[in-house]
Amino acid sequence: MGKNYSATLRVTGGKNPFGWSLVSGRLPGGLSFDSLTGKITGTPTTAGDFDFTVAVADSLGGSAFKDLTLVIKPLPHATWGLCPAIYYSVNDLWVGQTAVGDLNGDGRMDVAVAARGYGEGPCGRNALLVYYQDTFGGLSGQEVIDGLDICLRRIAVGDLNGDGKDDLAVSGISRYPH
Ligand SMILES: [Ca+2]
Ligand SMILES: [Ca+2]
Repeated sequence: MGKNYSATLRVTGGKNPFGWSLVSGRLPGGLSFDSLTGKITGTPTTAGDFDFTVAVADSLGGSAFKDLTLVIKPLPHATWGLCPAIYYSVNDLWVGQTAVGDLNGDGRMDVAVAARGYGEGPCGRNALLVYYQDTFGGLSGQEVIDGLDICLRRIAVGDLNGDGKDDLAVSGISRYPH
């Protein structure tokens, strides 16, 4: 299936010119039969066994039949699986939501993490941590976006302004009573 196929039926004996015909059965979808040349050509689109009978007649009125079978094999299935998990430590932070996107525009997906307990103090602070994916598939180059005066709730990544680069959206609740 999916590959170009070409075969020419041949006859021994008889007298030119020959005329070919498909007298019963059917060709695999995507293939066609040329009654002048005896050529079967095309790209099969359906897998299966296809039985058909061709006839050939020569210029003296002689004829012959032949039963043929074309076996079209299905395309190989793509193989997939789950890779082993990769673990990254973010120290002792209480990690909230994560979001994935190419945040520095280098073509590699990065990970943003909403974290609590960052920095000094009994409870630390809310911070956004961004880990950039390196050329080896690892995460490095942590960037800390600190000083957020909100309790982080949700983060999301998307191209918000349509410039082709991912942006980071953050929502949360004010830390201070009004
Ligand atoms: Ca990136
Ligand atoms: Ca953008």
